[in-house]
Amino acid sequence: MTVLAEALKDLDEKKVYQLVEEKIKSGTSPLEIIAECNAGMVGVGELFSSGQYFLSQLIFSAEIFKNVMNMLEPLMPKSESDGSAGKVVIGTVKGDIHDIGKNIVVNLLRGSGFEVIDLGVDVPAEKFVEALRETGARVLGLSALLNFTYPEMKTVVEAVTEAGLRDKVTIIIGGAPCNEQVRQFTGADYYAEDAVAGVNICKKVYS
Ligand code: B12
Repeated sequence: MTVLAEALKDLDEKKVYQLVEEKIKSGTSPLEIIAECNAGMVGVGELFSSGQYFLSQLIFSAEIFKNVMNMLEPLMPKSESDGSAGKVVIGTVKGDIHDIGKNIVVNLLRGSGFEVIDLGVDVPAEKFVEALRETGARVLGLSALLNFTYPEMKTVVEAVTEAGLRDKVTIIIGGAPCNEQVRQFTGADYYAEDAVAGVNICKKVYS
């Protein structure tokens, strides 16, 4: 684990900001900084599941991460595009309120010229279907961080199929529990290991 990841895992707020500041000054890419922080968050999660951290510490880690994202905001890729790269509907599925990772995906997509319809968190299947119908988006991104909410992604895929939209929409899933097995279970087209992989899939769909 890097020093920055370690500092985030330890919830050493000041040290995290100081290290991020130094990395920004030395020209480290924001995506690299995010990846290091991500590793720190996984560490926080492990301490939580082993009972060494409580919910308050989980919340605090999210606060620190959000502040880091604010520091990185001016460095994130910007695009003058009017959304002409394509439309993407995205949201965190019903029962799940984790949105830090999803928000990174949203920022990167917008920075790459996509029009993003961000439905937020705890989104029921019918909302996704409604947004796909209204916007004609050809990509749907689903985020889930909990083992017990990833089956909800399958429910969304089924709802898209029932609405007769399945052959028009590419579905990408993302978030900590996602892997090839989960993709197969849900019936989604792709799973993305990180935000950059997700953006690349969207580019492929609209190319
Ligand atoms: C911060 C955090 C919280 C915060 C969330 C704040 C917020 N606004 O998001 C709070 C405190 C609210 C929270 C609550 C809970 N949490 Co929580 N949380 C975390 C933690 C520590 C970090 C998550 C995070 O933000 N990571 C950083 C981001 C950048 O990473 P990411 O989300 O994975 O996203 C990246 C990729 O996955 C990808 N990606 C993500 N989504 C998508 C979508 C698409 C379309 C694409 C293309 C890509 C993509 O792109 C991102 C950037 O590369 C994780 C630990 C972990 N291992 O992830 C636990 C964790 C997810 N939480 C956990 C638990 C248990 C809970 C609670 C149930 C705790 C409780 N008892 O109440 C609640 C559930 C609330 C709910 N109903 O959703 C467990 C889940 C266990 C499991 N496997 O089911 C974890 C794994 C911790 C653990 N090890 O025990 N949590």
